[in-house]
Amino acid sequence: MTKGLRGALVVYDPEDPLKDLYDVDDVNTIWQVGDCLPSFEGWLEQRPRWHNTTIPLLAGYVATGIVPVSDSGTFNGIGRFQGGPEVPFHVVNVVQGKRYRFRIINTSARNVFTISVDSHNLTIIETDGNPTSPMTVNSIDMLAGQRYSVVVAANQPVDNYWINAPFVGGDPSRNLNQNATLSRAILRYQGAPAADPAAPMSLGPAGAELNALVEANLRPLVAAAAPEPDINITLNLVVIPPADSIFQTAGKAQWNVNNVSYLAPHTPTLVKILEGANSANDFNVTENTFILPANKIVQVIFPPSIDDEAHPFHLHANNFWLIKSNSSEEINTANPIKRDVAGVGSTGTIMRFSTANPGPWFFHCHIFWHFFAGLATVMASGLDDIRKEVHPTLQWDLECPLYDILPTDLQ
Ligand SMILES: [Cu+2]
Repeated sequence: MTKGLRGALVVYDPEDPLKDLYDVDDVNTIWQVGDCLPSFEGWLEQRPRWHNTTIPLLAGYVATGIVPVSDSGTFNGIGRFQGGPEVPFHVVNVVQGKRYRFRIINTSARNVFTISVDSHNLTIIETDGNPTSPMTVNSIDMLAGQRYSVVVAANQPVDNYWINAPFVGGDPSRNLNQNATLSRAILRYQGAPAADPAAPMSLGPAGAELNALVEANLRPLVAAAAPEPDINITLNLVVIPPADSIFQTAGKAQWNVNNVSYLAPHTPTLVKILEGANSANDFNVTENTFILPANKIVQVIFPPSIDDEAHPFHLHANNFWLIKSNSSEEINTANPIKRDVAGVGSTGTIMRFSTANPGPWFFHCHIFWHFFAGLATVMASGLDDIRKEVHPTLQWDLECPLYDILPTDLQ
C-alpha cells in the first residue's frame, strides 16, 4: 500500500447472477488505482532524492497532523508526476462489440479517485463483492479500500480513449509533483494505433454531461429489507490537533472514536480472548473493543462530523447494510446495498451488521494515516465460539517470543 506493494485477490463466482451482462472478466480486466507516495516513487524510479519510506512520512504526519500528499496517482502501478519521466500509461485492450467487467479497486493510502472513460458509460453491478441492481453512470468516486465492478460496452469507433482517474487527498500545494490530471490509463480497441488518445486529458465528464454515481441510489440485485437492530452503538469521530494530543506521547496527531484513540495492544486481542477475556474490562481502554453477543444485529450510527472529508470506514470479515449513505439524507431500511467500506462524513452514516461471524474484527478508517493516529475500533463477537473454533498450534505459540525479540521500532 504505502510502500507500493499491491495485488488483487478476486473470488470469481461461476454462478454469478449478472454474468449475462458481460463477455470478458479476467486478469486483464482488473483496475487498481493507488497513490504514489514519495517512498514508492523513489523505489520505482531509482531517484534517491525521493527515497523516503513510510516511517519518515508517518513521523511527519504525527508531528504535524498534516497528511502526506502523494506525488501521483497510479493505475495498475503506473503513474506520471509533474515534470517526471513520461512513462507509458497502462493500456487496457478491448475488442469492439464485446462487454467487459472491470473490477476497480482503490488500493490507496489516502486518495479518493474519480473514475470515468471518455465516450463510454459505466454500469455498476457490484459493491465490495456484493451484487447490485445494474446502474449506469459515467463517473464514480471511490474512497480508499472501496471496490466496484462496472460493465463497459466497447461500442464506440475503433480508437484510443482515455480512462480518467484523477484524485484528491490532502492539500496539493504541499506536493508540487502532483498533477492529478496525469492519473489515467488508455482504453485501446483492437485495430487502433499504439498511441495516446488524440483527445485532451480531462478530469472526466463535467457540467451537463456528468452522470455521477450517488451511492444512496444504488440498490441490491435482490431487494431485501435490512434486519431490525438488537444493539445500537454511536461512534463519534474527533480529530485532536497535535498540540492538544495525549496519544502515546503528547504532541502527536491523534484521532479519537468516542474519546479513545486506538493503540495496538502488546498482547493481541485474539490471544486475550483465547486466554478467557470476556468483557470490555478485560481489554485496554485504548483497544476500543466492543464486546458483542453472537447472532445479533448491530446498528452503528456515525453522527454528522464537523470534519468535511469522508472517512472510509471498513469492517473486517463482514458486509454491512448501508442504511444511510454519507452521500444523502435518505434512510433506507427497505432495500439497502451491502458493502464493507463506506464514507463517514458531514451528513452522517448508519450501518447494520450481523455478529454471526465470530471474531475480533477491526472496524477502522481506511486512510492509513488516520488509522495510525487511532481512528479504529474492534467489534468482537461470539467470544465463546472463537474459543471453540481456534486452537493454537506450537508454531502459533512461537510467534510471541519471536516478536518480543524484535527491535522496538519493528514491533
Ligand atoms: Cu479517516
